[in-house]
Amino acid sequence: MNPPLIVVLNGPNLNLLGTRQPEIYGAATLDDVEALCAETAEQLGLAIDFRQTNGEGELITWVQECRGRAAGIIINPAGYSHTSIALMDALKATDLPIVEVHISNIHRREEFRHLSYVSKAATGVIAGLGIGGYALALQAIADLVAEEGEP
Ligand code: CA2
Repeated sequence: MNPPLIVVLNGPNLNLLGTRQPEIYGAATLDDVEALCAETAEQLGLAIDFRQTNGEGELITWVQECRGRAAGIIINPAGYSHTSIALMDALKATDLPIVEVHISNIHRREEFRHLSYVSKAATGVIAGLGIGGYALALQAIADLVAEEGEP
């Protein structure tokens, strides 16, 4: 049987990871995050499709395409977390387990980062644990997918 597919989506400006603001986001690049996800997924018996886009519409299209294709979604919506009701609606429409990841602790930062519309669609949220949050999200989603498969 094919391993369950987890789609790992990254929003705007995350392609700049490792180039600026290391005091907030650390020194790792998005390629490092992808390598961590690939290694963790293999250990957990999951397949991943890892993507980044700067476009809100593209992110929403990718979420819609998860329906009937993916077993779960991990998403770092970046700045769209705090603005996009359309992204929240698309995530809710998937009926899939969703783990939202933030590298930084958005609740310790500016007030405008405290609200995430995506959190209202997410099964769970991980924030403030650096890029290790992606590995934790994969572990969590492996459990959620296994639970869904139970009779
Ligand atoms: O902590 C996170 O993962 C965030 O989702 C990152 C977003 C931010 O808007 C959210 O409030 C929290 C920013 C992603 C852009 O990251 C950069 C990294 C290095 C240089 C420039 C941007």
